[in-house]
Amino acid sequence: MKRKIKGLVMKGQDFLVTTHIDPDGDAIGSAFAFAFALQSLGKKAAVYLSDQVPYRYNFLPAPRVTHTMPRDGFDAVFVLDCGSLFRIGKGHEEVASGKPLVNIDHHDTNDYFGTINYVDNTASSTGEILYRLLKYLKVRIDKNIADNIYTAVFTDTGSLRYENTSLNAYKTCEEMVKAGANPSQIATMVYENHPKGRFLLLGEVLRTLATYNGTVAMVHVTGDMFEKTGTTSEFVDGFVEFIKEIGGIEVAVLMREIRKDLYKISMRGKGKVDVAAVCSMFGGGGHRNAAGCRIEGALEEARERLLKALGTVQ
Ligand SMILES: [Mn+2]
Repeated sequence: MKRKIKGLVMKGQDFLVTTHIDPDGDAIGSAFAFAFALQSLGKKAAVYLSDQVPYRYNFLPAPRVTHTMPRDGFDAVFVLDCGSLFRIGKGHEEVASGKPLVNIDHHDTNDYFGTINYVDNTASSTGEILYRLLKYLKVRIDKNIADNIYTAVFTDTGSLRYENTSLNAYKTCEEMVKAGANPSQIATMVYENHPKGRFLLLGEVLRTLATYNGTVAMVHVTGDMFEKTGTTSEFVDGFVEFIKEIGGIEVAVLMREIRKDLYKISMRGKGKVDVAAVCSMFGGGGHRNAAGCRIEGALEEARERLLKALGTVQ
């Protein structure tokens, strides 16, 4: 796979790099790092994002980012940290338009949508896979790349705490620190740089906390709560991990109202329950301990369906 990717990179001149909607640290960090890496090889590269860069990743060194899907003018598309092509968001139908499409990812539920698929579900993060690839491509890791890859691995492992925190995750971080990434500065920017509104929203959301059988914790967030606190969907990032901290809880669920009768579900596990399997019952996916899906229906109805799928209906 790496050899095929190398061939493509060497042959082409101009590349598009993209990732998933509601981008997290692994998505942004991997996409930015790869664009910088391509540039260091003398290529042109731009990053396409359907959404804005979340405020907490604004500190990252960024290549050229566009929010309008370029129609033409590039030789291949690299899709990073994305299990299915539709998750690119706006423009996913025409993204490749016959050009080589390279899928680089670590999701268990990846559906191999690329013409080249470099998928490793044993990797902690796409950032870790990318570091492996950049070494193979003999890219020199400068500070721009190091900050981005460090952030990718660090955030996708929950600050090197989750089950996916492997030796390779640590080794990747080590190499990034050697190349100039500053762990305390990155941790401060990602975790201690929130606007006050995030905590006003957290207060609203925690009021909805309910537990089931002592093993499932659920909260929800509505459009009204965002409005009341002057926040947007990116402010809920981390809330589901927060309620997972309750002792005895095996599955934490956040239900976010996208519009009336449509909920985005974020699910986190501690190892016993395969939450990707539960989310795939609703057309979603992810990893064993972190997954998501969408459910249509009123709040109560959506919650009942989730609890039934989790086997905890009382
Ligand atoms: Mn990831």
